[in-house]
Amino acid sequence: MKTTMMLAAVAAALAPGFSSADETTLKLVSAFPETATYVKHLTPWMQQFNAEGKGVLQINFIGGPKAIPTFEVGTSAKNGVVQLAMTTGAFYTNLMPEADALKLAQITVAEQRKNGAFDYINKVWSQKANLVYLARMVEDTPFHLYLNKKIDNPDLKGLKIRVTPVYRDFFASMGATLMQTAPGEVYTALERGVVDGYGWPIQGIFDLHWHEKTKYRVDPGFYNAEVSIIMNLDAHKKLSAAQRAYLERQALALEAQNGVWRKLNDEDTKRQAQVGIQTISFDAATAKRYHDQAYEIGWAAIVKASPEHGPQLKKLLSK
Ligand code: 173
Repeated sequence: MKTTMMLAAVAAALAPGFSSADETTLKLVSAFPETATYVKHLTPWMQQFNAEGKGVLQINFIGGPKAIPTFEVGTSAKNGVVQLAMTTGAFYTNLMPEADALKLAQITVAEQRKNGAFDYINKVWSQKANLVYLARMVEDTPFHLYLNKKIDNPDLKGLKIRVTPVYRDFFASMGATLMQTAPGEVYTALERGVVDGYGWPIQGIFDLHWHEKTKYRVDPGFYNAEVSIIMNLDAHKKLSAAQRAYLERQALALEAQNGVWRKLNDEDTKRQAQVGIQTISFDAATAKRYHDQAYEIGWAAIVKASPEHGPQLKKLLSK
């Protein structure tokens, strides 16, 4: 495969009339605030990308939601206002409901590349949203429900919870009142007491100081937080074979770093306890029901919204 791509690159470079591709610069926006660990994780990768990509391909990081609001990043990538975006499916369900299925993956992205899931995702992403799904850069990271009011059971009646599409149907099934916000608005919502809790992965609540306004974390976690790099399809098609090969190599290098999340998650779990965030746990049977219900409801929502691709995504992404 690699050899074929290299040969293709050489062939393209030697082809008559081929103007040896000039260096191309791709604009990248983050749907997460710039203080998020995801951005910190991506920064050294972008530096290396630019150092090794001189004369080939460069990334110009234009910033976070101040540049483009979180829930508009998908549209900007689709329309080519930016060529690259670091985001999560829940932030671009306006383009296609299938985007939110990536949180339900129970196999690694390396396995997704082997079993056809990655190709299938790319087929759907290109057809429905003019996007290339380039690399998944977060794995092994469950979501949790964080609360400021104590619960004894998975019953959220009377509680107002901040959500994104990730958590919407699951928290609604437990009776919660929902309020959708971008990550950048969670602190203010907590500070003003507008919400009694929020959904977020196990890692990252310190990045935006939410720990100052958080009393409890509900265990167990559920799903598999997905943060990925997506690309405008037209911009991808415009790249030379050599540029595409370079991009692919760097995408794989980014995924090769995914082992770091277990460590970061452990660190944040400990730190949450240190700052006094208490854990709410259920008995074993209730915990299992909570976890199973999350997946049942999650997949039911995807399959309902996309009878065409939901069942196949479920088959390819489940264990
Ligand atoms: O904003 C969110 O809670 C959300 O949907 C999400 C998705 C992936 C990683 C972190 C947050």
